[in-house]
Amino acid sequence: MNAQDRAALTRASKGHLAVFESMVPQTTLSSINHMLDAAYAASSDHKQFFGSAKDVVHTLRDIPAFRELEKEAVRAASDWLRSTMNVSGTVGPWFGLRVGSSTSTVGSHCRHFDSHVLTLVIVLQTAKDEDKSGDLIVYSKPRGVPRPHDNLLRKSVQWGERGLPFPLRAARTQRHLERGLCSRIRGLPGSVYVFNGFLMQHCNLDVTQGERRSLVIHYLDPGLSMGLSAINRLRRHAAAVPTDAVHPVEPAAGFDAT
Ligand SMILES: O=C(O)CCC(=O)C(=O)O
Ligand SMILES: [Fe+2]
Repeated sequence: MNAQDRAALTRASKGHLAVFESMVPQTTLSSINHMLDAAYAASSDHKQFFGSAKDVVHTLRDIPAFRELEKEAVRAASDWLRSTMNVSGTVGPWFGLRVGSSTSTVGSHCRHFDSHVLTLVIVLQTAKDEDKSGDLIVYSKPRGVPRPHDNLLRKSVQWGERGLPFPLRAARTQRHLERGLCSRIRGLPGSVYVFNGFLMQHCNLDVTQGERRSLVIHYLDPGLSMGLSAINRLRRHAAAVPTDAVHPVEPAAGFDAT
């Protein structure tokens, strides 16, 4: 990995966004999406689709450049975690497939901080409408490391906000965009977006036509959410939104999880 990419990952570990374009070759993307189309159509609960996340991760890890990016991103984030919070955290990873489509607005405009200090978003497919294509919205000013109590409070408030009517959530994003508090990141299929979602607030736009697909991989949980993320994950399942199928899996290639 060159010095510029390494510097981008160090910046990302401190709460900024790093973008790595065209990491997944077109042919690989097509075969992933082909497999996912069939898995999605297999049943109405799309169980097979969400269960395919692991296969997608394995396919991505067959790409040498992706494997290296993942390994270096974990290294940079672990360095940040050790030096800033003085903990090593639980490595993970946890991952899942996300779908943004016009059939549901529940997952859009849901501002949040992740429980983990490293997030990789790999866009697999973009929606048809360029304006409303489920793109990532990222907030420019990262927060400082919160005290555990404040972190829990903030998480609960943000979970409450998810329950607000869609027009209110969408209007808030629009206001924040106009004030320059956040920006919209055009999601390109095959690109990888790396950030410290524990420091950098983010959400996704809604989708008006077609379907956006992404694979999300989280690493390094510093343990500040005290089980709240697990409860929220269950809540999401209870609400029949199977978009948060997050499984602990094997570590990144060449990275020791213990
Ligand atoms: O799919 C995306 O673009 C981001 C999803 C996300 O923020 C998350 O799963 O925590
Ligand atoms: Fe997130």
